Amino acid sequence: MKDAQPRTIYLKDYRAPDFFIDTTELRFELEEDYALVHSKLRLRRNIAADPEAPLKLDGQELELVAAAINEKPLLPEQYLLAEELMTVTSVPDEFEFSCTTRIKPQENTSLEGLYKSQSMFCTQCEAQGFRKITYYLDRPDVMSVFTTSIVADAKKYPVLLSNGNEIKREQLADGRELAVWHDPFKKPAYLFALVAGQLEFLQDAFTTRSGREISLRIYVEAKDLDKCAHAMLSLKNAMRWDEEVFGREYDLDIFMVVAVDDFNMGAMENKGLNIFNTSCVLAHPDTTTDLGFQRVEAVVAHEYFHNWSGNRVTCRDWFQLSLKEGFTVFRDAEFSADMGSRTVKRVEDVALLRTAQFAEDAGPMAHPIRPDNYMEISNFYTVTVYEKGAEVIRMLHTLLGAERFRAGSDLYFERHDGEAVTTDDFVQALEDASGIDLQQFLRWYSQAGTPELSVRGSYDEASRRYTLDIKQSCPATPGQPDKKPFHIPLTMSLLGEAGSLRLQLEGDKNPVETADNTVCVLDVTEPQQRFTFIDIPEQPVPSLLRGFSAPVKLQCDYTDAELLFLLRNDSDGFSRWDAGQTLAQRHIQRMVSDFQAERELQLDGPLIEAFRELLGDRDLDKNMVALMLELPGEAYLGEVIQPVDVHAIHHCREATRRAITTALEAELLRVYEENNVSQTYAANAEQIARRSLRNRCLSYLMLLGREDHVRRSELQYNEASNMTDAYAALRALTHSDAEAAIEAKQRVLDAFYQRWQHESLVVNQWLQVQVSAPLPNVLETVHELQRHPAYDAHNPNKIRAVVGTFCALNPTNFHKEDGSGYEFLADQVIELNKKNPQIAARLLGPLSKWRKYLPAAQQRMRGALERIQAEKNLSKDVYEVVSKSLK
Ligand code: B3K
Ligand code: ZN
Repeated sequence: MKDAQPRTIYLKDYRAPDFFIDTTELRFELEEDYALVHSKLRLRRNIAADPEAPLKLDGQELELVAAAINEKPLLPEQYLLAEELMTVTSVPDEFEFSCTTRIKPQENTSLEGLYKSQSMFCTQCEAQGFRKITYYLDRPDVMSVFTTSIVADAKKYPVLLSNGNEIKREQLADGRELAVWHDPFKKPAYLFALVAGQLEFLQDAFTTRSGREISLRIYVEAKDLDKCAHAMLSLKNAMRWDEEVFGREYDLDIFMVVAVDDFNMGAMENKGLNIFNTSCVLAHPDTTTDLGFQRVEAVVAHEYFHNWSGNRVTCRDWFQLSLKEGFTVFRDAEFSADMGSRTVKRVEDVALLRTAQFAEDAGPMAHPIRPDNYMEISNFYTVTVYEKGAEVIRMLHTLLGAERFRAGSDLYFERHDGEAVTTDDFVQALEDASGIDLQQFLRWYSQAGTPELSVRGSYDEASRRYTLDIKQSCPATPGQPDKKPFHIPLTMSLLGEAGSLRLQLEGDKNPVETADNTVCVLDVTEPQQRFTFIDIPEQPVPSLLRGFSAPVKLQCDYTDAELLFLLRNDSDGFSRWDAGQTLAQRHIQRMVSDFQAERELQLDGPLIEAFRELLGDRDLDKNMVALMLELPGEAYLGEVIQPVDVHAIHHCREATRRAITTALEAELLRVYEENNVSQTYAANAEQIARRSLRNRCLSYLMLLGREDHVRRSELQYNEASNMTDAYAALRALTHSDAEAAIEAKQRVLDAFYQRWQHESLVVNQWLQVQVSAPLPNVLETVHELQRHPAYDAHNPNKIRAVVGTFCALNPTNFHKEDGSGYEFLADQVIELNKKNPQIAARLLGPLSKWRKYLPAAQQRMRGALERIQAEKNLSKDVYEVVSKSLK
């Protein structure tokens, strides 16, 4: 541990900056072992701030070569250099500050600031990477107009890019070249970007609805040029969609995307120059699965949408991160829903939220979507800020309705264009435009934890009244022992024998949503509340939280028969899926109790019958069938069956899957055969649906461990015309524990590597499939793979594919009783702590939630965390997660 504990930063301490920076001129000289950065800033004192305030500039790991004010070099007594700050003691109200720093991009393994990815230079400045480039007011409420000059060897770095438009290109002496870029929109430093390298590009154009022609370019290495078409199409679709749905048009003349191999996350929305992890931009049917195609579409759209929600209107401070992230995730989810299947997208998003985000809300790092303190902001790019943040926006959309929501977002963009604002400003704009009171709703921004709703329905035949009694509560989270009630929109229907019933609330308190009055949104605002529906002709089954209208845990005392009824009849696709999940979850839960008590395991007849019906359903979207045939995941089951007995959950879930397969083999086989897609590959909803259903069937069939199914899988692998089918077959074989699969497994694994060893992203799939196998002793495979030439201990994608996947997606191996999985993760975190603190801290997730496991596991996990804590020189990133986990 560091001697000094990192400082905690609080939202309540926010102060406006002492200075503004009107213009920023940068000149980069890129050399082979260092880079020089010359910066010239026009500063102006904030008249609202202290008139005597010194100039304090952020800077980290910089070598200061020279500094001047109004061109007069600073004397040693005029400034102070500390580890992360330069203080210039006395400065006028308006002046020019210039400085030169020397930095070492080649040695920058944190992948923050300016660094090298393979042979190219690139940057990542969000959240606080710009201070690793030069001294600056590195905070989002300081917005400046940037002009950037780049000088580099023209042979090695023919492509020189920065934000905005290129205004000058010049050949210099000794084979160097100069490019000058100017971005007319003022922006915070976190949106600054620079790229220099040997790149090719795919070019296209988009005409905005006001008739401006935008040139679009995707820059990649030459070998990847054939993998850019999908990203380009996605980009154009996103640009059109944002005009139509949000009224937002692109503003510069050029929009560029650059793909890099070494990147800490998915992508970054730098103004006019998005930088992407190759994994989120490259797609080709031969090398990319359907899931990969969908991810590219979503991430391209997400980063593009940030141009308004994030760039034109940005965050005042990093506590407001969800202002741009939650809103932009909501926007990209709506876009994906419109491009593909809305219900499928919703189910996938909710499944992620309920596993990862609910777990975060219940763990030691729980925080509101607008956190009120942090040690290291990089630790707060979380499923809570992003995905729960998006759910909060979705609830606002539900409460206002589409039209008023749009009026609100229009007002927000218009009112705050060019400003750095807060989540309160956002909600205020929605309130002003809609006239709807959102004051209580604001608690979603400040209170952490997953609210629990318990609902009891009762029908009185004599008075034809149906009452819902609703209670809400929210468990304590770190620093927040007591919660005030939330404003929860509960979308619901009442289902009768022949369909949805007309709804009329007593006293007509709530708006009824649809034209035929069968769906309504209840405003749940009190700890306890009763809603009474009148004129209800029969005992209904309530369909609650339709579309997952709020990120809450719903408790309702449904009988299994009622769940089956909802599964068959609900008109809301999400609710049908959810009913099936609840049914399966209850079944596995009962089984786990039996297993722990060493009772005989009972296999559930009704569940199997429901699955049989699903396999026979020809009306339902096939992708929905595929999703409904999947049992709740082990991670999700671990959220509802606590303390978590990883091995019992795994055993019982697998036993259920095998029972389903044994009972339904013929149906699975039929659906498998029927859904072979013979057309040329397209990543469209229809084909994706068929492939996902077919491959779901294959994974079930392989559980029988029989030779014919092994042959079927190998045949599918050999004949596959796309990566989706090839990978599904590879996975079915490598995850099989059957004797009959041993040889085929090795054949396909070897063939796969032989064929794809030069495609780094495909190799990641190969690594992933092996380390996620639910088989004995996979940690040994992990060690072997880390020594394999395909592994690169500096590349975040490789680390995620092996270490991340093993620890997060292989529960039985990670939680092996001897604690070897925990010790392995601790070793990895300790090693990465110095090299790449962001990735190190992120990997820690699975260990940090140690308190929910059985006592023996808890003790070992805690031991591993303590070993990390005892390390010297922990980064802020790792220190924060470890210390909060052990608190
Ligand atoms: N805004 C970036 C995330 C930056 C993460 C910095 N640690 C990508 C995105 O959400 O669009
Ligand atoms: Zn984002």
